[in-house]
Amino acid sequence: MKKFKYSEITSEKIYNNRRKFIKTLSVGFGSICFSNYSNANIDLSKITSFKDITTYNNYYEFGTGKSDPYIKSQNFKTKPWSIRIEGEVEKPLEISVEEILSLFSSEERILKLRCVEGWSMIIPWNGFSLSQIISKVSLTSKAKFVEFESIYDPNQMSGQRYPVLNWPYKEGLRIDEAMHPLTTVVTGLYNKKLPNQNGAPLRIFMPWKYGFKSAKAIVKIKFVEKIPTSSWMWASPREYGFYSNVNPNVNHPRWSQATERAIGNDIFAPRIKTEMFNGYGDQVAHLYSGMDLKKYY
Ligand SMILES: Nc1nc2c(c(=O)[nH]1)N[C@H]1C(S)=C(S)[C@@H](COP(=O)(O)O)O[C@H]1N2
Ligand SMILES: [Mo]
Repeated sequence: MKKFKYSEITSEKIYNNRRKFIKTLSVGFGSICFSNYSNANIDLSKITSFKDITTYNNYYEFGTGKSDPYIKSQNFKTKPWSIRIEGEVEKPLEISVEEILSLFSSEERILKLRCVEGWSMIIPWNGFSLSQIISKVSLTSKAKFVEFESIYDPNQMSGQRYPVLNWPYKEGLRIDEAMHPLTTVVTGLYNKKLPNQNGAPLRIFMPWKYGFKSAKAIVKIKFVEKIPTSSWMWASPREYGFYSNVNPNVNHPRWSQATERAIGNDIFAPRIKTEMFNGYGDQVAHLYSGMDLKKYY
């Protein structure tokens, strides 16, 4: 199967689709700029369907079933919405989603998601690098990590009425990981507004880490000095570490991570090999040079 570097193609399918989609963009979505973005080698014929991306989800705030987020999130209120940027910054600030969308232009980023459970999707996201936001706030010298916090609203999110996780959902990155251009603030997918079940109005996405690192519906970005404890580390530290880089050589204590199932392929299709850093090693391996990735899982 021929693989394309995304930067090599703007042609055919994608380009035509862009033209089609650009007409369907909703007002207020903000400016979209279709610049090329250098992704890992992705076979564009394998892009997961809109239907699969939006009906097979993990979003425990709406329940633990794969179709719960699609079924139960449709009335979730994403307006008005603002995000607080606080902690080790010179001036904490609260910024609305509208303002974020007008300040930063989204581009199409076709990136692969690998869930720790052993399935994957190739998703045509729209978004921009988190580094663009970070470079607008002055960090103090103590800012070594960043913590993301998702919304806490048990009235709207029935899953939060149960102690499946310690709500609100929290995740974190080291500052250099957060500054990496592949760390994306997601504003949409398939050139449409981000569906609620995928984390509207804004979520984070890092393609080289297991999917659970990419927190949905964030309300807070906090810069901190000490390594934060994510919700999953809290729930099961032996199974979920802080780094959670996709790594076929480090198994989950209860299952192998060597292979994965591409969602959408027929269920009899053979599982595919999981790649180190989910295939993004060329771009991110340097962040971990000298680190024992079995120890820092
Ligand atoms: N707030 C929040 N973010 C979350 C989750 C969640 O339960 N709550 N699930 C994570 C997991 S396990 C995965 S695999 C991805 C799934 O993203 P998707 O549904 O957009 O494919 O979201 C991640 N972000
Ligand atoms: Mo996941």
